[in-house]
Amino acid sequence: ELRYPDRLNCAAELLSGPDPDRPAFRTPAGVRWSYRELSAHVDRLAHVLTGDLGVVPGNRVLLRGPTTPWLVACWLAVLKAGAVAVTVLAQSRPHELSTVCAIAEVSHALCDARCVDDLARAEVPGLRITAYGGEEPGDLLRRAAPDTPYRAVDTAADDVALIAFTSGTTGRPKGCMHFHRDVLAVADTFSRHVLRPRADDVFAGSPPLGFTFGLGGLVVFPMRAGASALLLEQAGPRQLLPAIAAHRVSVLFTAPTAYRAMLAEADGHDLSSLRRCVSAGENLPAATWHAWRELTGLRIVNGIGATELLHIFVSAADDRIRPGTTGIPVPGWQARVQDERGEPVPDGRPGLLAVRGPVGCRYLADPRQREYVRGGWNVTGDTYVRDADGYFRYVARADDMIVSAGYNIAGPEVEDALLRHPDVVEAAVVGRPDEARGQVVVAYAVLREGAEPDTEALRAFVTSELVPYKCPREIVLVRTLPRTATGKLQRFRLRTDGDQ
Ligand code: 3SK
Repeated sequence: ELRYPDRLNCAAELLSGPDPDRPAFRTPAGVRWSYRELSAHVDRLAHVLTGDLGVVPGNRVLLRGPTTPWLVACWLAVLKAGAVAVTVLAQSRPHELSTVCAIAEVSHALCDARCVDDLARAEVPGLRITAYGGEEPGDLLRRAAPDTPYRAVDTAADDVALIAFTSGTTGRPKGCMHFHRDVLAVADTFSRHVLRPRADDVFAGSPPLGFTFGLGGLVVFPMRAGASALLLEQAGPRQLLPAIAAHRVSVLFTAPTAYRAMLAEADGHDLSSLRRCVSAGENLPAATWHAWRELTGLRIVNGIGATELLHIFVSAADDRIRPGTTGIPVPGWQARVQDERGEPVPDGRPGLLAVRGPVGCRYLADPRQREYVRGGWNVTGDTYVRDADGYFRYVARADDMIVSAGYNIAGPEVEDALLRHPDVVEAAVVGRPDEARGQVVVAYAVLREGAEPDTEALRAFVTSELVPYKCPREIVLVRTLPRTATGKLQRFRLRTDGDQ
């Protein structure tokens, strides 16, 4: 069981652990901060926040910008000052920003100067916006007091540190409150037991810091291990591949789509520095896992997490990894498969994934809390099967199950079949309303560059892979699939918009 002191400031804790002379954060543009330099910047920012800007403990401070060391320093300063960090994606639009600020009652914002206009346009009443300069601290630090250490506010372990927003794949955003102890708990469960990072590791990856997958993987986990992270503002496969070699990246965090894109472009890139590769955010098909193993010799650490629970709670390490499954409960977490009434279902049968552990879902003023937390279990909205060995296998999002002529069809299973075709790089499968059958299966596929657009051949391939009732009635070739800014497939847009 995890035990933390009653009084705990997670930012102070993360900053006080590592050797101050070890590298902390770096960028491809040449920024190199040691932990000592990071601490000095955080302390100066915390002085400005609580001095000039008038932030007091408990104030909610919006943080918005591309992935830079200054964004990390701002995040740590807000927490060290006892305020609450409200993290959003840099690409959030004015309407989204005003919604989030209203829900979280945000009073202050620290925003990268390069995207401050959108925030100003959001017209949030009373919001005090301060720009920082991206690569440089800009105005924010020019106001800073001399380099005197800042004494961290003596927060309680269960004071709110962070509000992270999730919209799922649709709907009004929900703010998830996380405590100071939660931030450490995700490092002390998934990272400590599954990832097992070392102080000489270099972390990098694609998820932005406004997504808790990125915040954990690129800030909290490296800091908790005294390791360093390479922060990339642009972190598509084209930037990641050369960056891995140039910075000897050893721990990679990204999503299945990016693994597939890297597989397609890996030729000529040196990936020999990698020792851990983590995938989450979407189901990882076995075909992608095997192809990555073939290329790098590494087993991808698959996992499922949720913004509601901050990070990953089902996964597996090393020899325990079984491709095609998500894994087993991370030490410190419990997981089971249950029915709509909350009764556990037998192994081998599909049901709803329910988990409990050191972090729980706490929506900010949202009646959907009672849908997510049922009988002490967090019900994630994913359909899973647990096998006789206790491994959890993803079936579909509960709301993505297709019911056609009385058959339950999991879209991801059909997507996996399509992805086994050498010409298919992305696939999404949805149910389309149909008078006779209730729904019919429709597949959207993105082909690799130069591939012959032959839907009949694709259909024949899928028919050779799946029983007929699961085979798509129609296969639509598209150039891209609709995704959220964090890379999650938006199947609902395919259901409503049809062709892209
Ligand atoms: O989507 C996920 O699987 C995830 C993983 C880690 C942290 C947060 C999320 C939403």
